[in-house]
Formats: sequence, structure tokens, C-alpha cells
Amino acid sequence: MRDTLSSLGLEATNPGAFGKGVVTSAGPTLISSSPIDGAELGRIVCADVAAYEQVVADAHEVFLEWRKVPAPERGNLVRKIGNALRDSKHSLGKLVSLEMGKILPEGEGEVQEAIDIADFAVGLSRQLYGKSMHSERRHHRMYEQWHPLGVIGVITAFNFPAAVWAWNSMIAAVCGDTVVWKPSELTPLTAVAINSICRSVAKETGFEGVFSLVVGDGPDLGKRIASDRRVPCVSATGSCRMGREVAKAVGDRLGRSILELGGNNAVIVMDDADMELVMPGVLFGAVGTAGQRCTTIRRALVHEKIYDTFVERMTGAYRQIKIGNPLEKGVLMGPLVSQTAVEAYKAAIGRVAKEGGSILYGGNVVSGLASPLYVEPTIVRAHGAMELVKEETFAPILYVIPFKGVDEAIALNNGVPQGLSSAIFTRNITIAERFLSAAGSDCGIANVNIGTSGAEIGGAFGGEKDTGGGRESGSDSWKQYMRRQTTTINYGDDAPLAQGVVFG
Ligand code: UN1
Repeated sequence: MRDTLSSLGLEATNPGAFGKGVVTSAGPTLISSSPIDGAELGRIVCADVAAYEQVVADAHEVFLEWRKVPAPERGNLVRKIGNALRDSKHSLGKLVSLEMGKILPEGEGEVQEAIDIADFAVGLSRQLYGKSMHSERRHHRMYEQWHPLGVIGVITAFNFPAAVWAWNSMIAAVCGDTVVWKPSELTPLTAVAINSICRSVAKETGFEGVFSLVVGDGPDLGKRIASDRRVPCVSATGSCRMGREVAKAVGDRLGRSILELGGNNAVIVMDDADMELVMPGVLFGAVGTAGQRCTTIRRALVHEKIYDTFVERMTGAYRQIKIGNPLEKGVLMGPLVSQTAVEAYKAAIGRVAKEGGSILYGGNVVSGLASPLYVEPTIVRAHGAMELVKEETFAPILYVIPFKGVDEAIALNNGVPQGLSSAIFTRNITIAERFLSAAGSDCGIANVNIGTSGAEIGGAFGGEKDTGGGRESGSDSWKQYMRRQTTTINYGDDAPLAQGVVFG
């Protein structure tokens, strides 16, 4: 553990505020400890109000110069950052595992996701295209161009402490913006390590202030960012409750927000589904990251004809899941991130019977492991009317709900407040297309014959309803990090007005 930490330049105590350089702070010290065994990983001095003010002032000042650097040159810096992340993939992946508890292949996969989006952003740096339009006026030319927006506030959650930062920051950086990052207080060391990689790469260009960091202990800094007029766009990932607060504060000053909030993702398993695809898809989706992905499968909607087979095969697979130290080979599920998460798991389990469900597998905290944060992956026999299944519990609980036909299944899929990800397993193209149609899944992501999680960076990531409506990562998400300017040029000798208006 110590080797990993020191290879990433982490000390026993680390500064938690970086603007143009390290910003000194008299803030409280935050202890980062591993959910694996409770061991202290390091300490971080949180940003106090003065440090925060300095960081944002620096980020704004750096923006004023960074925006003038040609976009492909900005891409060049991002390429070097991507390469530096490649070099540190193993140690950073291990740090992610140590700090939040996901298994090592997933920790490394998350760093790969950051590398992938860096690559994407490099290409994008030469493709920040605007459209040109045909003017209705003679000798006029119209086009739109995309300019850098300003300081982007990036508030990230514990569960993807590297990838979600990268989705936002790599894109923002090529767009000519600077980034103020507030990581989760559960994963500050990952943020400090990544930030120092970015800064050391950016140093040679004199632009290390493109990537700044404020570590806080509690919601205060997030609130400060949300109401800060110097931050024109705030991208926030986390709970619906947090997102509502951010949206209100950003909306109050008419800023822009990109929200990626709770999910309550379902897979529909039709009676013709290929179980060889269903099993690995649902297993990874429901149990991966110990059920702590926004995209985790929380509900399996299973055709009544195959309900018993599904449950039997799934419980058989669950029985084989090795729970334990996520750094050990063969372990598929590490701990939950905190005692609060364990309490939320227990509270949900406690409601199952009261709401008419029953536990088919699991339901217990695992004793005898290195910390009290390990829980059993759980399968629940449920029905669509249960209140519990409409809520997102950030834990590995899979509600298995029967249905009779595809219309009922789609209604169940959509019958929750959240709208992030969804999937259907079927070999029937008509049914698949119905699920994907305008009257089908209402989610931001809809898959066929794969699970709901593990999205690639190339698509826009996010969802509707209580998920917040934001889109990050690939496709044209970059547009939110820029301001659009529509330009009309008159190269003639007359001054015609639009809409044929004759004035005077
Ligand atoms: C999240 O849980 O906030 O699609 C992000 C996935 C990952 C990202 C999850 N690529 O599961």
C-alpha cells in the first residue's frame, strides 16, 4: 500500500487546494481511510474559504490565457496527460481500489476510462465544429462558432473518483476552459494523485492552473461552487438530493448545470432471452462495484414464464461470488464505501418483507472480514408496486420482478422517478425495437442484450427525470463546455434587414 501511495507522490499529509500553485489553507484535516480494512491511507488539508477564493480567482485568471491557446495545442496537453495516466494506470487503479473498495480490474478499468476520454478529447480538439448557414439576405454569410466558456466546476462522487472527473476535465480542457474539481470527501487521495499528474504534465506549458482542486469535508464547498458567478458551468455527479441543491443554486444565478444523479436501472428479460448473455450481463451489472454504480442493475424485470429459472440460475451464480479484499485475485466484490452505505443496505433489507417481498439470497452483513463494510449481494423476490423498488439504494440488492408481456415490462421500466440506464434481453427484433422506440424506454441509455452498466466513453452519458438530464463524456457533450456564438457578416454594399422588413 505504501509503495502505491509513494509512487503517486502522496505524502502522509497532503495539501487539498491547488490553483496556479499550492494554495495554503487553515482548513480541517480530512483522513482518508480504506473501506477494505479501515487503514489510514493519508491526510488532506481541506480548502478553507480563503483557499477556495484563491483557487477560483486563479482558475479564472488562467482561463483568460488558456482560451487563447489554439484548441489543437490544448489537445496536445491532454494527449500528454492521457499518456501519463497510461503510465500510472496500475498504481492509480490500485489507489481507486484502496480508497473506495472496488476490485482491482474495475479500478484499472476506471483509469482506462479516463485514458479513453483523454484520447477522445485529443481528437475533439480538432473537431470543435460549428455549422454554417445560408443567409436569407444577399451578400450575407452566417455561421456559428464555439468559444471557451470559463471556469467549470466539477463535483464528483466516490464511486468513480477518476473517470467522471476525466469525462468533464479532458473535454473542458480542450474546449479552452479551466476546471475546479471538488472530489468526494470519501476519495480525496485519488483526486490529489490525479491532480498532481495533470499539473506535472502541464507545468512545461506553464498552464498547470488549468486543473485546480479543492478538497472539502462536507457539502459547503459544493454549495460555494454552485452559487459562484465566476463558475459559469457546474457539472455534478451524486444523489438526487444533492443535484436538486446544485440545480437550485446554479439556476438562481442563471448558470449552466450538467447533472448526473441517481439511477434505478432495470433489465427486461424476455422469455426468449439467451441466458448465456443474460447471466454475465446481469451479474456484472448487479454485483459489479458492489452495486455502487449509477448504472447498477437494481431491477430485473423477468418474464413470468422464465422467472423461476432466472432466479435459480442467478442464486446459483451469487453463491459463487467471492467477497473479500478487492485487491485479491478472484474476489468479485469488495466492501461498501462506508458505514452509512451499510446502514442504507440494512434499512432496505429491513423493508423487503414489510412491503410484500422476500429475500431469495443474501441480505446480511458479512462478519469476520477485515472491516464491517462487507455485505452479501442480495436477490429479492419483488413486485412492481413496492415503494422500495422505486428508490435507489447504493448497494448490491437486485429486485426480481415478474411481468407477463413487453408493454407491462416497459411500463415497469419507466415507472420509477429515475431515468438513467435500461436494457432488454431478447432475440426478437420487434420487441427490441419497441423497447428502443419513442414509446419505449424513457432512459438516457437503452441497451439490447447487454447490461445497463459499463458504458463506453464515446456515447453521451446521462439520463432523464430525477437523473437530472445532463450528458457527459462523448458524442456532442462538449458543447455544454463552450459558448455558442452566431455570427452574420455583410459583405455587400446594401443593408437589407431580415424578414424583409423595410425600415424608414
Ligand atoms: C457512475 O456510476 O457514475 O457506465 C458512472 C458505467 C461507467 C460509468 C459509471 N462507465 O458503468
